[in-house]
Amino acid sequence: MAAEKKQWWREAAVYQIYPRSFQDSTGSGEGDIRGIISRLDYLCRLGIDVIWLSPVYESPMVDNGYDISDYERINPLFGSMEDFELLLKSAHQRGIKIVMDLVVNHTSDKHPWFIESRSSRNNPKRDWYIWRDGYAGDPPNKMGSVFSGSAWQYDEPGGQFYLHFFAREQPDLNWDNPQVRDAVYSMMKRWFDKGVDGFRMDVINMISKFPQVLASNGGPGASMSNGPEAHEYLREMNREVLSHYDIMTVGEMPGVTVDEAKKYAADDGSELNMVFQFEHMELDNDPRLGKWAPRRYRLHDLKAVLGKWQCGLYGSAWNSLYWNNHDQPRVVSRFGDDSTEEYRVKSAKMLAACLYLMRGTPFIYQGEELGMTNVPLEKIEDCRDIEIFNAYRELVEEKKLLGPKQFMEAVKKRGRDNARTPMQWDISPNSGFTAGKPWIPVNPNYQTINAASQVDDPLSVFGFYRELIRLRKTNPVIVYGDYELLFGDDERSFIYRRRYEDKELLVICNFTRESIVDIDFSVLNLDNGSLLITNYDEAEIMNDRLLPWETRVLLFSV
Ligand code: TEU
Repeated sequence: MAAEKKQWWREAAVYQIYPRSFQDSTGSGEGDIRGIISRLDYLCRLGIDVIWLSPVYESPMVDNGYDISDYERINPLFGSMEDFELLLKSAHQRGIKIVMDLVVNHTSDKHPWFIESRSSRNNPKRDWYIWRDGYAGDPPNKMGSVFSGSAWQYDEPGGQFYLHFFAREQPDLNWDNPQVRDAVYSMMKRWFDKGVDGFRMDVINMISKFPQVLASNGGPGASMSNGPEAHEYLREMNREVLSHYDIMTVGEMPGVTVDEAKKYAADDGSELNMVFQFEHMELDNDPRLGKWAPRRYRLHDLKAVLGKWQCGLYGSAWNSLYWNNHDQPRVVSRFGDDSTEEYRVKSAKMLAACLYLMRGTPFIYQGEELGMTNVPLEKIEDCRDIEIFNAYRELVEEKKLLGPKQFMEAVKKRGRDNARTPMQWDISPNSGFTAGKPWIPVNPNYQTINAASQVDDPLSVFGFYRELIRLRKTNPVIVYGDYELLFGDDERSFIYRRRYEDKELLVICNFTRESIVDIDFSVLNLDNGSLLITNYDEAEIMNDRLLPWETRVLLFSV
């Protein structure tokens, strides 16, 4: 039995804000920091403890702030440093912590470090980035970027190629250079000294590059994650910076395995507090074309992946729990049912109960608590995301692997812009997000799906999220219990049990729009449990069946 330490960040519920799309206070069409301040009471109402703020630093916004040109200034689009300090103070006054986004695998190509580095081969900052010679005008190898095309970009006047795992405007820093690490650590300390409560670390398991991969032909499958010094650098960061503050850290880690995560997020506190893993976000990928040719996922695989992480980290490391963020389509459209209003509400609640009653720290993405859906992105002109534009160029225009219609079908299902449309506050023009013209159009369904119609309604999706967060705070079994899957072979239901001290929690979910009548629930002794929460009327639910998209959560004393 793991008697892990009680930590505030294990008990907290986190809410992610994507600043550009949350609340505009000036009429510019872009969300901003003062807008966030004006909505803090809404977040208090929801009951969250921590805000993870996607990047608000100075940036040319090629990748919406994940391309940073100054780590210590606020993007004027979002406000000023005074505004940020006011946000920090106003959040703290309400007992809400602020976690910033740390994007240090790469900078913007407009960052002064890169401008110096690229200026000549013998500039003192040349080695702050990763430069290689090409071969007869071709890149050093065939390594591809996550955002399509080569991971190498030729650059004058040095006449070499630089490495970029993401867009060409996002050159990768050379973490093997101790000066780079020092500069990052000092910058982090200055944010902590200002009072921020932690960092979400962007692709932090990609900072250490495999020398043999950079030197090889780098074809498909070339490994970008979990390089040889990744743990060493995070331990160093922990010693130099993190261990000196009472903060929380979460590492975003594409390609992380359970075994790696046991080190990255070890209970001994030597690296980070927890990681974001991607496995459950890839179950609907095509083996070859990935997210650009999505296919139906199998519930069996979802259960297997989530269960693997629940059991794999038990007793040695800590999980994060998420369905959504600014890179993922809306979960109700992906694993739930947005075809009718009734099923949208039911399945959004079911999905929330299913995941956020597991072991780990929940991360709720803005609008998820309203059951916001995917967006009808019909044409490429409806999109704003560089990942979509680059993939279109490569897969449709250059390689002709997909037709334009086929590609847009994939974008509708999986494109990141699904998550990036403005927050739906009320039924006023542009959903109350802006008095101007929004940088990306509001989802037309805001007349039906909006915060104003939900905040006072306990039966709304918002009311359900609020209640789930409250239940986590009042039932230690939700935070600290173990995990056991029940009826594992059933392809329609997701049922699991948690145990802690003298309590047992039973979470029952129907992942279909049909009633399930042929499971023998008698072994569960449902009559002995007390009902904590459900998405139906208490009078409607029955012990011999599950209703469409039903969830029901019971607490037992043992
Ligand atoms: O995302 C990392 C990442 O791997 C994503 O690009 C994801 O794999 C992709 O969207 C799925 O197709 C982080 C940020 O969350 C993302 O917004 C940034 O674009 C990216 O890093 C580069 O900083």
